[in-house]
Amino acid sequence: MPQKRRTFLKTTSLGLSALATGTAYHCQGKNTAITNITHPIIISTWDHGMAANKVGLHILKNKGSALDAVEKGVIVVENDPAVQTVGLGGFPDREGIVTLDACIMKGDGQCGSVAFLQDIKNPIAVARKVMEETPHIMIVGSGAKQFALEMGFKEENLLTEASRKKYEEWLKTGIYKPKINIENHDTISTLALDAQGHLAGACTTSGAAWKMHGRVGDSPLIAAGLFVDDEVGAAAATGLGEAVIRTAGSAMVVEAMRHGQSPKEACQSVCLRIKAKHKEVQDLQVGFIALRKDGAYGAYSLQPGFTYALGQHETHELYQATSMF
Ligand code: SD4
Repeated sequence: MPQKRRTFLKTTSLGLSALATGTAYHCQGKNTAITNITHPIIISTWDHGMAANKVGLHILKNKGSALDAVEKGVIVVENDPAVQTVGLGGFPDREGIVTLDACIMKGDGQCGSVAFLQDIKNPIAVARKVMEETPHIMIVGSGAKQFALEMGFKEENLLTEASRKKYEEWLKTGIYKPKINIENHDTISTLALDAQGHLAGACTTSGAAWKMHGRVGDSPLIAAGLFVDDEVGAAAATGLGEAVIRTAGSAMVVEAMRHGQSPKEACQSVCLRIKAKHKEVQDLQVGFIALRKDGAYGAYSLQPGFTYALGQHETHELYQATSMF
């Protein structure tokens, strides 16, 4: 994996897309959704973000919504059995059971989430149904599965042969020591800004491999794994969920942008806060991506190796985020 990430990498810390030329940015403003967006933009975590962005940008360029772009984008990754950290083929927990977490959010505050979902390969689509079809925001476990089945989702075995083999290898030692970035993490989070000036985000994962049965990370938690506000911008996290939850990571990134920090600065300041809260940071990886309502974007991580994909205009590129260490 790390080797693959090195291909097509660009190094950047902050980008300002040309999409919002001439538009003033008012960090404290109300109802300030920008309306003169000419080029939508989409940003996703990790290498597999490239595949998500391709589908998402196509939707955005055809005047589709940011919500459709992020949902349909991350579904590509959920459906890919070769990605062993998301959806079908995700690594199981320590009982050998694949459990999935996801959430989705729009810039107007509408959101939906599922956690500890089993046997349904597209948790993000179920999360969207929770948002659109129920009075609730979050449904978990057997309740989430029951809801998904009622909504017409198909029940299927998510544990692929390849992931089962890895699990059996892990069972030989059975030691849970998350080494993020290397093998057992890599959530997909995607943020998009559409031609109407609206933002949306999606975050979906099989969570930390070999986790305790029932463990839920940051990814389905609004404010931790994902936060979106049309007045300011959007942010999403990847990495060790426990560290992200402790700091309400993504909401804090958005709030830092609200108070005037650039997207990259905002990601960096929350990483600093995470570092300050943890004694052992050697193996601790957390990364954030952020997209401001005017199309400025940024990313930052604790450890090196965090890549993010960017789609805008006719191009799709993979960047290496700046890291603290
Ligand atoms: C979790 N945050 O469950 C997820 C894992 C992850 O990149 O993001 N990996 O803790």
